[in-house]
Amino acid sequence: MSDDKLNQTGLSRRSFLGTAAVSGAGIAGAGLLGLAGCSNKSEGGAASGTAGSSAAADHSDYVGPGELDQYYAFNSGGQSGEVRVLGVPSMRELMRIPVFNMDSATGWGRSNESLNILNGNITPETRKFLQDNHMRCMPNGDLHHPHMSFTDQTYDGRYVYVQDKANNRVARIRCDVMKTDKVVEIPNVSGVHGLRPQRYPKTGYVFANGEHIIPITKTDSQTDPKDWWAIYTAVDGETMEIAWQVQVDGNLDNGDADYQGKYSFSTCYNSERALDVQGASGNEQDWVVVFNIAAIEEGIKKGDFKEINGVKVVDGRAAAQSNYTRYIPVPNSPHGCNASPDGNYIMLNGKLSPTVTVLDVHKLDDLFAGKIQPRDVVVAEPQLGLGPLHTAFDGRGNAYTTLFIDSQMVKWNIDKAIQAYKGEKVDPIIQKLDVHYQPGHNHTTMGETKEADGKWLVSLNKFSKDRFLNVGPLKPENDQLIDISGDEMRLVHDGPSFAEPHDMLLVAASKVHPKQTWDRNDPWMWQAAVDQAKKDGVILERAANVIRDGKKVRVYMTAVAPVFSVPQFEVNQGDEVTVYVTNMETIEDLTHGFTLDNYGIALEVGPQATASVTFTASRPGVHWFYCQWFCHALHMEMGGQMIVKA
Ligand code: CUK
Ligand code: CUA
Repeated sequence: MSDDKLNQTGLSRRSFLGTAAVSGAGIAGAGLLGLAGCSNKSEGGAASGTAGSSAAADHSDYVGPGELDQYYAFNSGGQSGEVRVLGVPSMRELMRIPVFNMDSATGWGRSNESLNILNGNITPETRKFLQDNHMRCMPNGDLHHPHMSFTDQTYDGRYVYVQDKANNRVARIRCDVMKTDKVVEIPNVSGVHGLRPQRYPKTGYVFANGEHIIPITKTDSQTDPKDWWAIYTAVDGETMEIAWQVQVDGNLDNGDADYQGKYSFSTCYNSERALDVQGASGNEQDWVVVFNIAAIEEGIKKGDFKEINGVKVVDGRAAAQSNYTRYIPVPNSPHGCNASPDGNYIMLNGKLSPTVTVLDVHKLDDLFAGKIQPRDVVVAEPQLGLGPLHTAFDGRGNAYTTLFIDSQMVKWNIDKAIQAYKGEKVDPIIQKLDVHYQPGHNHTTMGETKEADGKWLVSLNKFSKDRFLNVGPLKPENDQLIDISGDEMRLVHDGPSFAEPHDMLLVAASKVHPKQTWDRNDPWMWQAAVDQAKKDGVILERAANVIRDGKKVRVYMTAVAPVFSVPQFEVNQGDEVTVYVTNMETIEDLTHGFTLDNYGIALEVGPQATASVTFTASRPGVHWFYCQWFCHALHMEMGGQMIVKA
C-alpha cells in the first residue's frame, strides 16, 4: 500500500505493519513467529502468546527491535541548551527538544512561533541587547535541570521545567507535544542554576536558584562583594510568571522542595563572598537555606517586600532575621540537594566534604518557631567517600550517592546512617560500584516521587576517557545504566552523550501521554498565524494565497505529500515576506518541512501544525524551496520556487 493509500484509509503505518504480521502468520505458519520469538508487543495479535518474557519480566536492559521502553528519560543537554528524550532501559535517544538553542532541523530560534515563545517574556534590557547585537534570540543556553510537574507528590505528565544558567531563564516543555511552550527570563539574578517544582499539593511553584552574588539594586555597591546577594525565585508553574523572589546570602547552588508543600531548600557555597576558587572554599562550613513558603506568601500579602525590576522581593538575608528563611550550617561547599521519597529527609551532598548531611523535615516547624537550633535538624551525616555530589533513592530506604573524585556510586541505608549518627555501631554503606568516570548527577526511576520503584539508576558521568572509540580531543560524556532491582548494583550499559547532561528525570511511560498529531483546535503555538490569516480572509487549512500588503507579502500554503499548495510565488527585492505552511496530513509521523534556498530558513511542520517564518527578500533571483523532512516517495519533488525580482 502506498503512503497515499494509507493517508486515504487513515491506517497508520504501525497498524498496517500489525495487520501484515497477522496475514503473514497464516501463510508462513506459527513456527516462524516462534522463531522470531522476541516480539511481545502483540499489536497484530499473533505474537502475543509466544513471548511472555519482556524487559519487565526478566528485568533486562535489552529492548528488542519493535519493543518499547518502560521509562522516558528527560536528559539535560547542558550547554547544548536542549533536552533529549531517551528510552530506558535501552538508553536509546528518542527525540531532541530544542529549548534555549537554535536548531537547524526544526527551525527553533528562527520560526516565528519559536521566537514568540523564546522572546515572549524577556526583560526590556535583553530586548534592547538583542537589537543592538542583531540577534533574533539568545543563541545559547546552559540547561542543567529538567524536572516534571507534580500532582500529589508524583509526576503528572503535564510539563517538564528546565532552567538556563547562561541567560537566566526558566522554560517549560509541554509533554503532550514535547515542545517548549513558555520561556521566562528571571530578573535580578546571575546564573539560574538549581531548579525544582513544588511537589504538594501540586506544581504550583517552580523554584529557581540564582547562583552568583551580584549587586541587586542601584544602591548596592558595584565593586564590593560584601554588598552582593543571591536571589531565590518562585515561578508560577501554570502561568510561568514570576511569583516572588527572596534575597539571601551566599551563592545558591542546587535545591529541592519537600513532600509537604511547606518548605524548600537550597545549598549554598561561597559563604565567604569570595570572587575566586581559593576564597570560595575557605570556610569550614557553608549552609543550606530553608525557605518557609507560607511565611513568604504571608509577607508578600502584608506588603513586606521591595519591588525590584517589577518583581516582589522579600528580605531573607540572615541579618534580616525574618521568618522567611533559616540557615543551617553544613560542611564546606555542599552541592546536590535531594528529598527522599518517603517524604522525611533532605540530603545535602558534601562535595568538598566526604559526607552527606541528612535533615529531618519534621523538625523544621520547631526550627522556625525558635524552639531548636539549626544543627538540631540534622539526623545523620555519613562519611561516604570523596566528592559526594548528588543522591538518588530506591523507595526501599536506600540512597545512592555519586562520588565525583572516587568515580564511584555508593549505596547506603538511610536508617542505618541515622543510627550511626546517634552513636550506634552500624555501617550504613552497603556497596560501592565503580563508574566511568567522575559522576555528577544520578537519577533513579520515579526516584524523586512517592512512587520511587527502585528499578534503574542512571549515573551521568562527566568523563568517558577510554570507554568509547576515540573521537578526538572532545570526548562524549558517559551516561551509565545501573540495575538496582536486586541487593547489589549491577552496571549494564554505557551511553555516550554529547555536551553535557547534568541531570535526568526518569518517569514511567504510563505517566506521559504524547499526541500523535497536532490539534487544529489547540493552536497555542501558531495563534499569531491564525489571527493574521483571519485579517487576510485566509483559511489556513485550505490556503493557497499570496497577499500583498504594501512592502509586506504573506504567502499561505498547505503541505500534503508531495505538494505545497503554492508551487511558485513572486516578490520584489526588499519585500518583507512571511511564509505560512500548514501541514494537513492526518496520520502520525508525516512531518513536512519548508527549507528556502540561500535564505538560512528551515521549518518543521508537523502533521496538523502551522509554522511560519518572516524574512527580507534581499537576494534576487530564483530560490527553490523544498520539503526537507523525508515524507513520501516523491519527497525530492516536493518543492517550489520563490522568484525575487530585482
Ligand atoms: S549541577 Cu551539574 S553535576 Cu548544575 Cu545539577 Cu551537579
Ligand atoms: Cu514533505 Cu518531504
